[in-house]
Amino acid sequence: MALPGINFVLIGSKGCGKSTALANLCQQLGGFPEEQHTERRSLAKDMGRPACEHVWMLDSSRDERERGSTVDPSFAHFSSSSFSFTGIDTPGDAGLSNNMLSVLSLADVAVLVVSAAQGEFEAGVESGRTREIALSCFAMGIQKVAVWVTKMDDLSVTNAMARFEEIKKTVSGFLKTVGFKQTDVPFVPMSGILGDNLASKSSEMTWYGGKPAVDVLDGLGPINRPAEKPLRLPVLKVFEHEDAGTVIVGRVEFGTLRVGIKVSFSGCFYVGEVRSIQKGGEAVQEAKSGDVVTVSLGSSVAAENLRRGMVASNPTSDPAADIETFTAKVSILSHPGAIRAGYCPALAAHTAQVPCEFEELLGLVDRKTGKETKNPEKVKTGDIAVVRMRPRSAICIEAYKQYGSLGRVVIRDHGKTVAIGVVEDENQEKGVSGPKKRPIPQARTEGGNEYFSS
Ligand SMILES: Nc1nc2c(ncn2[C@@H]2O[C@H](COP(=O)(O)OP(=O)(O)OP(=O)(O)O)[C@@H](O)[C@H]2O)c(=O)[nH]1
Ligand SMILES: [Mg+2]
Repeated sequence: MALPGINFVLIGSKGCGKSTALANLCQQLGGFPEEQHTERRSLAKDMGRPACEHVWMLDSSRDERERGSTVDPSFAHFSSSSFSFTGIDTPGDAGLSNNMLSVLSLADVAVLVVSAAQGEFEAGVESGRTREIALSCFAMGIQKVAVWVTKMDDLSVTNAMARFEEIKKTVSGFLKTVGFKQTDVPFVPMSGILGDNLASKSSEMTWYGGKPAVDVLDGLGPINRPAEKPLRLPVLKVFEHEDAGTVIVGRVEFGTLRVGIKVSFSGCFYVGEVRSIQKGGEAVQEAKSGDVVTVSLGSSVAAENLRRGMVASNPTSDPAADIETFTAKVSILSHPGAIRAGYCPALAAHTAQVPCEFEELLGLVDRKTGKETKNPEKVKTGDIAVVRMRPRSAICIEAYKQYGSLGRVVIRDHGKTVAIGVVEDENQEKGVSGPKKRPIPQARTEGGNEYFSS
């Protein structure tokens, strides 16, 4: 019987060791095809970079190899005895305004990676970026987190318990301020490069009484999947594949996707037919809530008619549609001045991002009593407001009560998170608005262990 799945996203500042740790863990658990690893190992050796044999399993494009840094998110699939994991590696320097929030929407849980190396940990925390990403994880609905303290083998650390404890103290405090209510966030001291404390306990850190990384991941499950609902699959990526035709990548948020069924897309008239589904690199007949999938639609719909942010659904059972306006309850986290009606920042929900106007301030909620004052003139940092929002471009969002993850929004302005919120109700367009010309995401042409491997 198939193991239940857990999708985890690795977050952390640039160069902290995310890709190395994930690739080595996946390798130790037999998640990579042996011939692919052999090929990357000899490539790393030929290029005089033998230490890169693991990381290049994930940083697989030439650009990534040359930069020594992740550019495109990639997936690593492996299993423990209890769960089947999809690890999502992210670029440490990606602006959140790029597709980072979309990628976070694929994850059930987050793994915050910090480097124990002297100076690297301090720089990551001081830049505020790590906090910003952790906050976005929380805003996108991620409730459970684990921390990997890597590079314990570094000469400035030499596997010292004191350094680990110091980092643990700082990071625990910081996660609480972000909003994570989880008690006992697990911390694992490790070396991604040497493989210590990944798939099994290392003898290098005998002072560590906890579990290795894989057992800690097991401890974050099982994930409560929503009961059977109509299909919702927000599109993360679209591309044209030589053999498979139009291919979409995304996560089934609700419902069931099956080979042979028809799917419609919010905001356009096109209906596609599911020709094949890949999950964790393997062909499957069906995918359910929580599964990250690569779906071939053959020639049933052209790739140029689809785009990231559209939501695939069943054309006859509660099809997903774009909305005109919606009411959201938003918590204003950080804004330099006052927010008034007419304010138009960027809004991110699932895999979509659009400009969105605060059309009308409907209420100001008292944090202590929960009482609402009607029609405030302005709202500011620290306030909870009820707002009627009007997206300026097509977007499909759902009420939070009905479709949880599709009803969470993150509001950003000038590269900063201004507010997070939940959708209370949405006002749908009367019918769909017909095919629209929109920019098409570029297909990845090199590397790409993740998006399509047939
Ligand atoms: N000593 C030591 N070095 C490590 C370890 N893990 C990674 N490194 C080194 O740290 C550098 C960055 O590692 P990556 O795994 O690419 O880091 P990343 O977090 O994926 O970086 P970005 O993709 O740029 O965000 C590389 O030079 C690695 O060889 C470790 O456990 N110990
Ligand atoms: Mg990386």
